[in-house]
Amino acid sequence: MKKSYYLLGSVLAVVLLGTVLFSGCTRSSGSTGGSAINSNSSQSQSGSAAQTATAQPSTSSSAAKATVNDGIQIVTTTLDRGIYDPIIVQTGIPVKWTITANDGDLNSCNNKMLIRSYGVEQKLLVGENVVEFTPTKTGTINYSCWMGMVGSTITVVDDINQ
Ligand SMILES: [Cu+2]
Repeated sequence: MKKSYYLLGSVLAVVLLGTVLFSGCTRSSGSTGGSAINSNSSQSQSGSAAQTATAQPSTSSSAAKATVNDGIQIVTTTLDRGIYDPIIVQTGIPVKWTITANDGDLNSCNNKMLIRSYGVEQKLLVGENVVEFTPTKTGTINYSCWMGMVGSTITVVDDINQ
């Protein structure tokens, strides 16, 4: 008798865990779903998050392009729940990529991104997160969340101004 309770308990735990992880990774799973994750109603706003207020419409097809300035290239994106933005950078110039994460758009899925080709493991927090690496050859690099479920691309070109 006791044994079956243990079994039931562990089955429930697995199902619950799976649900939490999976719902974090799906694109727009009905907004009422994630009550387990966001039990925060009174968190202070991080100051700089408001600067980039709705600058870009969410056209996931158009990649954010870097701007070269004083030997570095700057690119800026805003994190969404289930989408990572594609970016375009130039080879041979250090990239300074600022990812703005707003409170509520971070979850257990997208809160850490990996650019495996460049050994980047970036924890994402509310506010501005700066990712730095220097692309060394042209082509397309994949990057993803730590689970490999949400993914996108970094296109490396010869000349960003072309
Ligand atoms: Cu994920």
